Amino acid sequence: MARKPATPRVLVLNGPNLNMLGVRDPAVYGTATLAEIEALCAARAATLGLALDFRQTNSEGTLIDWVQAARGSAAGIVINPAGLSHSSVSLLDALLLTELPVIEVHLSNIHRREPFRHHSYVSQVATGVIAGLGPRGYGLALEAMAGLLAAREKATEKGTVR
Ligand code: CA2
Repeated sequence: MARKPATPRVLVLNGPNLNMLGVRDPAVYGTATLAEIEALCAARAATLGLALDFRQTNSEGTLIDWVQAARGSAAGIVINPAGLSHSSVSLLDALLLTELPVIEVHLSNIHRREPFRHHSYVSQVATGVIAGLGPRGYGLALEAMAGLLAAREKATEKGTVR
């Protein structure tokens, strides 16, 4: 008899200063607060059959601790690393170590902004990158993650992935 797959748990991580969304700089980041983005993610995750764990921290070390702990407890990671995208080799290393699928999200189009935002270390480990679509990008990232996880599950059933 075919077994019912467990509900995959997806970690949505947000880096430094994203707790300030909706409070300042609406011209760049829009008016949605992080709590509103979390609610959007919760609704999208429910329709996609994903369990959501949504977090934000201003600390690089805490973010790395969460990424390390995801190994074995989460099926995939959606991450807006914020400013750490452009500076943190350590975050990239932690993401590489988890061996989990990663999708990177940015609210703004980092390629249309200052040159120092054009490069993201995290993109090196990400299966996909969504930038410039505002909070909608988080929903699209969850949709993409659900597709990746379903494809993995199918491949595992067929014995092509262990
Ligand atoms: O566009 C994005 O999502 C970013 O990851 C946001 C980061 C920025 O450093 C990246 O280059 C692109 C900034 C997060 C700080 O968020 C703020 C929120 C409100 C007011 C000021 C900053």
